[in-house]
Order: sequence, then structure tokens, then C-alpha cells
Amino acid sequence: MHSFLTQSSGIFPSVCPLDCPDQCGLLLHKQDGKIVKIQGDPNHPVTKGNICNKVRHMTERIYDAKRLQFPLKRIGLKGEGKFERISWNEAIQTITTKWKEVINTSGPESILPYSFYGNMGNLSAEGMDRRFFHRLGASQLDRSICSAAGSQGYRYTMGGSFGTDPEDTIHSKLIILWGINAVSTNMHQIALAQKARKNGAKIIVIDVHKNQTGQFADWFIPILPGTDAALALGIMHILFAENLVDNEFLEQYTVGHEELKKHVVSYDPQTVSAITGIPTEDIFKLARMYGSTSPAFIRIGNGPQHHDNGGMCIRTIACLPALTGQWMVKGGGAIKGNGGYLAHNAEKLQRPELLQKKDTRIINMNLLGQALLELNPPVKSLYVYGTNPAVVAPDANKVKKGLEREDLFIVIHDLFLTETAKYADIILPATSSFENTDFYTSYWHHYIQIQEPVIENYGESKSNVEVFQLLSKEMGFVDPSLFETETEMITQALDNKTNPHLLGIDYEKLVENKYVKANIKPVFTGNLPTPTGKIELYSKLMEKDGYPPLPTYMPIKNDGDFPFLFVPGPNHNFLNSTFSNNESHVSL
Ligand SMILES: Nc1nc2c(c(=O)[nH]1)N[C@H]1C(S)=C(S)[C@@H](COP(=O)(O)OP(=O)(O)OC[C@H]3O[C@@H](n4cnc5c(=O)[nH]c(N)nc54)[C@H](O)[C@@H]3O)O[C@H]1N2
Ligand SMILES: Nc1nc2c(c(=O)[nH]1)N[C@H]1C(S)=C(S)[C@@H](COP(=O)(O)OP(=O)(O)OC[C@H]3O[C@@H](n4cnc5c(=O)[nH]c(N)nc54)[C@H](O)[C@@H]3O)O[C@H]1N2
Ligand code: SF4
Ligand SMILES: [Mo]
Repeated sequence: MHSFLTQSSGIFPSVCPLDCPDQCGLLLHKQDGKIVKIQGDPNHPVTKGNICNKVRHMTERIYDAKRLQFPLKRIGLKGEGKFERISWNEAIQTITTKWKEVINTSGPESILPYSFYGNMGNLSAEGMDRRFFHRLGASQLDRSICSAAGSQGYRYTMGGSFGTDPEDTIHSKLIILWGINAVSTNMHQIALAQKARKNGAKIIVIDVHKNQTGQFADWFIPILPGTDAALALGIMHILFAENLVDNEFLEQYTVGHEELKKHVVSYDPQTVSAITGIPTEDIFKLARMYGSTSPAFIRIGNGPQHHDNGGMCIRTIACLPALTGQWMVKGGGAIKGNGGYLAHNAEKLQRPELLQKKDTRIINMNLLGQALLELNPPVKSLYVYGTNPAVVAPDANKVKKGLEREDLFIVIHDLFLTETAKYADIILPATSSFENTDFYTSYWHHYIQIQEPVIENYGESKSNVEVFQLLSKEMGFVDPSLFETETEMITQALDNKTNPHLLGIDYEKLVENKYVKANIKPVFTGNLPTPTGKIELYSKLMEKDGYPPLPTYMPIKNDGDFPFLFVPGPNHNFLNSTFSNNESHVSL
């Protein structure tokens, strides 16, 4: 048995499992086998013992009376929410019997796994599940709901999720929080910005409305939704026109700066002002501040990329630090995401070779409603884990109609009877992350962390890894990788020869240290994973993919009679829909 489990009381290291960039180090206080308090780990180098209210109150969620303890089967109508307790044996038998039948009649692609990062643990969210569904031959899911557009845009410019080390941002003299509500969604970036501010940094927030982060700013700049690329191009126009660019950096580390210089002539401040709603004098002021302050750091948020021009918008903002050479300065540059530094060996973790049919269909998760209602050949079974699509997926009415389909066999694995679970035929209870072994890689800071089980599985709940192993066994699969232990999976995942930043980090080192920083050179190395190895201000790849090769403002689609855009953002007290069913958090 794991050592933490043998001790009924004590304080144990942990990591926040939620889909939040901060990925805080935690300490779990356990008494008589139960977690009684969750505290930030004061020794964590980035999060330093501070955690949000959501997780400070997470014990109330872990032991919420509504938490699922047993497998359930539906006894009422779809969506009615009437269920009856069954055994794990019956649950697994029912699922595999149905799947074998579906595979016989319609092929394995009629089964659709649907998941996201309710638990960011790599084994839970993209480990044993992938192995199992590859072996099953199920349809593949394009997990596009959160940041795929922006990440792709950033990749065109920078080659991957590589940005500034957030710890360096205490040295910044100008911090632009661009389309990020960091007070709610990245609180430790705010803590770092506060330190920088004490040393004289100015903080600018660019958003479509003045939220808590806007109130925190020294200068809040309101912008019309979906027009940020125009603003970035307007800044470039002024930087070139007023010779505020770093020509040496442009020469050495970028491609296309001459084309870009000509291209941005048309984005003069008057034109940009008309597009963005920002007064011309403010565009001048912003560009001059950005061009003459060093280190200048941009934290690029998720808001702007949730529009249909989002990828190009992020690609465009990501060009700015290259113009001023800010990548060479400690505390300069930008962060969109930093996941690239901690990239593990996804092939070894996910085993794509188990998938027999290489052109297995891929379904975009943003089009779930359409997939359930219109796809041919149809989806016959849906397996949902780590996400709550009835309330988070776009086109909710279509999604609900799809979930109501009587002939769609739905299985849901979750800690709670979520809005989506109400439509399930079989519900499986999930463990919380504190009951599992897993490893975590932040998409903001540079630390990799381990979770070892601190408490026993709640009721009869099981982890994602455990459930996929049960399903594998009952399906009659014999591939050894489907039955490996968590330790074996972590060891394989950390063995990634293609990522020098992970060199020397292995399972043992993680267990010993709890959090380990990736090996990262302090300043820009100049060798990027773009096709040219440079920052691509001009991208031939984009041209090939059917986009303008230079950063460009592309207006969002005009909805005719509906001129206003609804911008629903994350709630301060919830994490997406997580906590929205816990009274303690609703009343926070
Ligand atoms: N408390 C809390 N924290 C969370 C989450 C949560 O639900 N609650 N969710 C987590 C997840 S999964 C994610 S992806 C992150 C997201 O966190 P953020 O990166 O902060 O993204 P959003 O909050 O979606 O949007 C940020 C801001 O962008 C603004 N915005 C919208 N459209 C535009 C635009 O066109 N231009 C500009 N400049 N601004 C625009 C919105 O008004 C919003 O204030 O937060 C994570 N952290
Ligand atoms: N209107 C609107 N819609 C949005 C957004 C928005 O800002 N506004 N944000 C979008 C974004 S950025 C994102 S990332 C998505 C996120 O949306 P989701 O990925 O659906 O996130 P949650 O709603 O938190 O749901 C996660 C679920 O996973 C469950 N879970 C947690 N741990 C485990 C586990 O170990 N195993 C299993 N099986 N289940 C577990 C939780 O109990 C919870 O029910 O929503 C998107 N949709
Ligand atoms: S949700 Fe974010 S801020 Fe809150 S404890 Fe988790 S990682 Fe830290
Ligand atoms: Mo997200």
C-alpha cells in the first residue's frame, strides 16, 4: 500500500488538479483518514502557499453529500435523472456487452469518447484513456474547446508553447494583461505583477469589459470584441514608423520583417481606432510605452481566441515581442502557454500504435451537437469523462437534443451527477485526484509535480486509469500497456528524448522532490521549432494552410440583425462548471 495511505493522520504534499494555469502546490491535512484542511504549500517556488478560495474550500466538495459513491443505471426517461444503484460488475458488463454489439453492427467508430481536463493529471486526462480507446478503435476526439485556436496561432509565430518564465516577470517594467481575467484565472501572475509594480512596473489591461483585473490595472483599455489583431497591427505600424523596433533582433531571429513593415503601413492609428474603438491618442501612447519600456511582458489570455478569428489574433499579438527584441530581456517577452517546456513522451503515454485504422475519424468536440444529431455513420455510444458538455459545449440546445436520443448509449464517469450525467444510461463514480497517483505539468509555470494517493477511494469510486483497465479486461484486450501501473506510465512519459528540458527528471526524482523545474535556459536561445527555426512574422506554413502569411486583422462574422456579442467568462468561484453544484462555492 502507498505510504501516505498507511498513515491515518498527517500533512501530505499534493497538487491542484484543476484546469488552471497556476497549478498550485498544496498541503493536505489528514485526520483519521479524512482530509480536514487544504492549504497552499509555502515552499512551492511559484505559488508560495497562496491558493484560491475555490480550492481552500475543496474538502467540502470532496465530502459533499451529493458525491457519487456507487455505479448507477438509468430507470427513468433520458434526462429525467432517475437512477438505481448497481454493482461495478453489472456496470462494466452492461457497457462492454453494449459496445461489443455496437462494434459488430456499426464498427468501433460509432463509439465516441468525450473528455476534457476536469482533472489535469496526465494519466487521468490523456493516458490510459487514450490507450484504451486506441485499442478499441473508437472515433477520435479533437479536444478543441479551450485554447486550441490560440495555441495554433501562437505556434505559427513561435513554433510551440514556449514563452517567458513567469518567475522572471517580477523584473518586468511594463506588464500587459491582454484578454486575460488574471485576478480570477491566473492569480499568481497577479502576485508577480504586484511585485513588479513595487519596482515601478506599470500594468495595462486590454479587455472588452472592466472586470476585477481591469480594476487592478494602472491603465485599462477597453476594446471591441474580436478586434485585438487590428490593435496589435496598429502598434506595429507605430513601432516601425517611429523606429522603436530592434533591427538587430529582427535580422537575426525573425523571418519576414521587411514584408511586415510594408504590410502594417495600412494599419494606421486612425484606421485601427475605427476598428477597435480605442482613441488614436491611446493607440499612440500604448505603442510608445511598449516600444520604449524594457522589460515589457505580455500575458496573452484565452478571451480573444474564443472568437472565430481567434487563432490569427493570437498569432498577431505574439509577433510584438519580436519587433522590440524583448525575448532577449529577462522579464520581457510573452506567455500564451508554456506547456512546450514540460512536454512528456505522448507517444509512450498514449500508444497511438494501438489504433489499427490509421484514418479513424476525428470529431471536433466543439461540434458535439452536430456529431450526435447529423453525423453519418451515426454515433451510437458516448463515453464522457472529465467534462460536462451539457453546460460547457457550444450550441447547447443541439447538444441537449443529441443527449436525449433514445438510441444513444451514454456512459458517464464523474464525481457528481452533473447536468450531463442526467442523460446517462450508466454512471460510474470517479475518485478525486487526491485518491490517485498522477503527474502534473503546468501550462504556465515550469514545474512538473506528482500526486500520490493521500486518501482511500471514496465509496466505490474508481480513477480513470482503474476504469479503463476494467473495461480493457472485460473487452478481452490483452495488450500489456493496458494493464501497466501508474508508476510505469509516469516513468515512460518522463522519458522524452525529444525534450531536453526534461532531461534528468524521472519518477524517483519527482517522488523525492514533489515539484521539479524543467531545465530552461534563462534567455531566448533563438532556435525555435518553426519551419525556419526563427520567429515567423511571415509564415509560409500559414499560406500553405490557407491563411494570410502575414499577421492580418480578419473581422469576426457579422451576425446581421444581432450586433452585440455575448461574452460569457469563467466564474470567479467556480472552475468552469466544477464547484457549481457545491453549495459552499455557490454561496462564496
Ligand atoms: N476562477 C476561475 N478560474 C479559471 C477558470 C474558471 O472557470 N474559473 N477556467 C480556467 C480555464 S479552463 C481557462 S481556459 C482559463 C481562462 O482564463 P482567461 O485566459 O482569463 O480567459 P477568459 O476568462 O475566458 O477571458 C479573459 C478575458 O477576455 C475578455 N475577452 C473576451 N473577448 C475578448 C476580445 O475579443 N478581446 C479582448 N481583449 N478581451 C476579450 C473577457 O472579457 C475576459 O475578461 O481560466 C482558468 N481559470
Ligand atoms: N459559456 C462558456 N462556455 C465555456 C467556457 C466559457 O468561458 N464560457 N469556457 C470553455 C473552456 S476554456 C473550457 S476549458 C471548457 C471546460 O469545460 P469542462 O472540461 O467540462 O470543465 P468542467 O465543467 O469543470 O467539468 C469537468 C468535470 O470533470 C469531472 N472530473 C474531475 N476530475 C475527474 C476525474 O479524475 N475523472 C473523471 N472521470 N471526471 C473528473 C468534474 O467533476 C467535472 O464534472 O468549457 C468551455 N465552455
Ligand atoms: S484553481 Fe488555480 S489558483 Fe486555485 S488552487 Fe488550483 S491552481 Fe491554485
Ligand atoms: Mo479552458
